[in-house]
Amino acid sequence: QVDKYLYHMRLSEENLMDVSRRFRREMDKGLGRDTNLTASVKMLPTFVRSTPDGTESGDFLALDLGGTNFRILLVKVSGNGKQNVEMENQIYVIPETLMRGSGTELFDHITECLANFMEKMGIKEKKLPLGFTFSFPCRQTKLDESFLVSWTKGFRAGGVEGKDVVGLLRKAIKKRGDFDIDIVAVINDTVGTMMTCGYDDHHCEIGLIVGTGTNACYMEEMRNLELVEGDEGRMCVNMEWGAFGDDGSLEDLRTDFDREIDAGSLNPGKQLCCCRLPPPTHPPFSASSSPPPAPYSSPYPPPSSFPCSASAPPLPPPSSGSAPLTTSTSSSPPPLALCSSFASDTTSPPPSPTYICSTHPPSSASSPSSFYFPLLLILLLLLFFLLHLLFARRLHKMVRLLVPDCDVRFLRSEDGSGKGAAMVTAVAHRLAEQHAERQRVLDALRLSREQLLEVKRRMEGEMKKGLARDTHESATVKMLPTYVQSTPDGSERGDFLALDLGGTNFRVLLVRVRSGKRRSVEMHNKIYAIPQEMMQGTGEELFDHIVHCIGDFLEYMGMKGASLPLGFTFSFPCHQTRLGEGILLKWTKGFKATGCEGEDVAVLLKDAIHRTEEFDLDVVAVVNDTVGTMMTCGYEDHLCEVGLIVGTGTNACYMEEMRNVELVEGDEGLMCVNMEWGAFGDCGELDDFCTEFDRAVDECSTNPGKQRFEKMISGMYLGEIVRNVLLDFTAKGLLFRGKLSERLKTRGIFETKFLSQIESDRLALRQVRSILQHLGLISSTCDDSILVKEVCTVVARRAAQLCGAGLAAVVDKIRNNRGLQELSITVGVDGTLYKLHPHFSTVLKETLRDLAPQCTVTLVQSEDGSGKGAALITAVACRLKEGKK
Ligand code: 0WK
Ligand code: BGC
Repeated sequence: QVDKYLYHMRLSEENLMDVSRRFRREMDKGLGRDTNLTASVKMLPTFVRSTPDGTESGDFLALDLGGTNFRILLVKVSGNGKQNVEMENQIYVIPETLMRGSGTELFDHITECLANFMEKMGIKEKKLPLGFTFSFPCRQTKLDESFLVSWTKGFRAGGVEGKDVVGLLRKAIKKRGDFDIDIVAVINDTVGTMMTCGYDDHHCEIGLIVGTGTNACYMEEMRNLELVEGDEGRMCVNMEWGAFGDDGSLEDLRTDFDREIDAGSLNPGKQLCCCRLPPPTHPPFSASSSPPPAPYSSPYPPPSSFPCSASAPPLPPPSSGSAPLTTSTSSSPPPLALCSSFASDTTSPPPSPTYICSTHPPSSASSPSSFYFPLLLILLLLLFFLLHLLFARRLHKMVRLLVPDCDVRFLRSEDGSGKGAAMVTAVAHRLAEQHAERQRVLDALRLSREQLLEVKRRMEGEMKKGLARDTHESATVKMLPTYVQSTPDGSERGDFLALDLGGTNFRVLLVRVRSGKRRSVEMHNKIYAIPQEMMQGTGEELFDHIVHCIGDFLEYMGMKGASLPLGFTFSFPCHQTRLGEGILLKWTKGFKATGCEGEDVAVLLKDAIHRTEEFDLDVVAVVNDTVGTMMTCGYEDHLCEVGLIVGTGTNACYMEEMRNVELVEGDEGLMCVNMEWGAFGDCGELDDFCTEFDRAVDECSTNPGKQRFEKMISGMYLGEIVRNVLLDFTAKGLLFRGKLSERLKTRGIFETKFLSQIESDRLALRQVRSILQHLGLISSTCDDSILVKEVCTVVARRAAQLCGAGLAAVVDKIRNNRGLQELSITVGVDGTLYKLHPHFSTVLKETLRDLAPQCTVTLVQSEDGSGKGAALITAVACRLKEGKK
């Protein structure tokens, strides 16, 4: 007879698997932006994204409303890794009349209890941060704003559903006016429980409540949470799984008993998944009860969760004493700690074992004689404990059975979710403080429009000084004449050799120029390495190496012994008195070869060629890479009158009116000026924009005090600026939990290419992680990755803006030169940073539009490099020389 009754409550493994599949579908619906509204399991974002890292400290208040007891807690957290938490708490009654009265009365009562508690604790004068555990389904928009969706568990207070419960609490406190607190967070009890256990076990990523009600939460990947913007990191999701089945998806498994309990509940048809167990206040099998906990190991509960207890009379929830299901060996993933807070936590006496004597909870109902009652109590407690144990065992067994490849550990919360609420508040407090400190540091790297306009103004000033004969010497932006005065007219033709030295790669090129109808430029090139020891050895060795590469290239091209005109792209500041000469003023970009500064590099090259006696070349032109780039792009676009390099180094050139180039005789026409803007700031013009990180990078560079503008923009230095910011943040405990890795202390380890990768695609975070692992920061967290990305973004953005301010000064100079209201002009651009960084060009264009609104600037990326430009300049020079004959 009994079996007939219980038969429908027994579920097979297939049933349970099927329930789990149905459940997983509901979870996916809940996570989906378009399907959330119709999903029964609402998967509510909680805005809890971080877990305690042991640096939290301070006193925090916590309210815990919605379980068997309303509790107010004062939680003292001591940081600095000591991880000590002291708690004082007081339980207050929420009379049923208030549970079902008006919301105002309910919140007034809550604040009354709070005032009473703070009085007792002697903290009424303090404005402490507070975490509010409000264990009902809420739609949250941020950590401290949460709108009640619907009451459950017998609560029905009017005027609360649809309202922000933090607003209601703040209002009630304001109304009293005798104390003030800072409500930092409102959380669900499952979240509080996960946090409580997460404080001791960082693998704890799921919270489970099986008490008056039941629910679970877990840390979900942001990319799966469509209701919240952002793809990076994780956020805790309050599943509100109590409503599973409210759409009828459990109809085939529900029994008449379930339907009877539901029919008698305060919210028939709602929270059906909870209807398996009678609440303490109801006779067995009456409505609105909470189901036994669903054991699970993955974020997706296994099917057995609901009726698994059906095989025996309703069982109490698991005890945290349960041993971990399987000990995790290093090969298996770390055990997933699943915290279950069962209504009973050790701090307060276990709730009366409601199941058995639910008709009359022993504590309050009758006053049994002094002999029998304690015996009955012990028997009840024993039974209660046994039921706990049985429930826990069945739960764990189910988890093992249904998801055998997950290693799940159950952690029973001893301190209730109040501690968790305080932890969330402490973490939010820490994050807020850390965020403020990080933003304070990063703000120094953020430039306002006014500051950028000031950079532009100062650049214009230095440009004028560089052009003028009297002030040229003292100018930092040298505005070097290049003797490139004309552009190709299409009649150029012939084979030309070109060298391209000074960027990431040393290139030797053969450029075949055809004129007339077949007007075209054909190129062959080969890349050669310039070893560090050559860059910093003797000039003779360096130029012998260059000539060796030329010889190898000519052989490779089958042109051994050929004698061709050569264009030499030499991307360093050179003083020129004619096209075929280049007196090196100073090395930059890590080059330091001796015996070169002050020398004519064309001569150094010829000397080296003569030393080989293998071939001879006519060094016709020495050009800067900016000039070569302008010429390369100018071959296709005649509006191209500016060249820009943002690579290892940075620089720009443009066609200046001869009348303004006071270092060169003549006023007619134009001449290309190599600005060498990298040195802008070398006389302190940028000191008020330089940060401690810029100064650190400069001091450790091969040319301290030099190339200051370049060191805030170009690829050789951006990675180092980021590394120094990360070192500073780590030293302040704002990153990597303050743990510094030896590798991160290594200069040059954070390559600038990482900035481009980190900002490259949607999967940036995983890429950040792998880069951080490469840097020896194995245990970096999601938050760390997000922060590293933010630092990269800020540093790269500043570089692009500074570059934009410089370029705005150039194009406005040309516009003013020509007395134009509007100027349309093209800029030829090259350089690895500009080409590879996903946002650099966009920010540069934005800044340019903003700071030089009367100029329409087209930025054309050079595909052929400046070697082609050098060859074209050589071709023009040869044509002009021919023409003179
Ligand atoms: C490619 C040009 C070369 C220039 C380089 C700059 O052909 O002349 O020096 O770009 O970019 P980097 O290689 O330094 O990133
Ligand atoms: C050099 C310039 C060059 C720029 C880009 C700077 O360090 O001084 O001559 O144009 O780098 O390569």
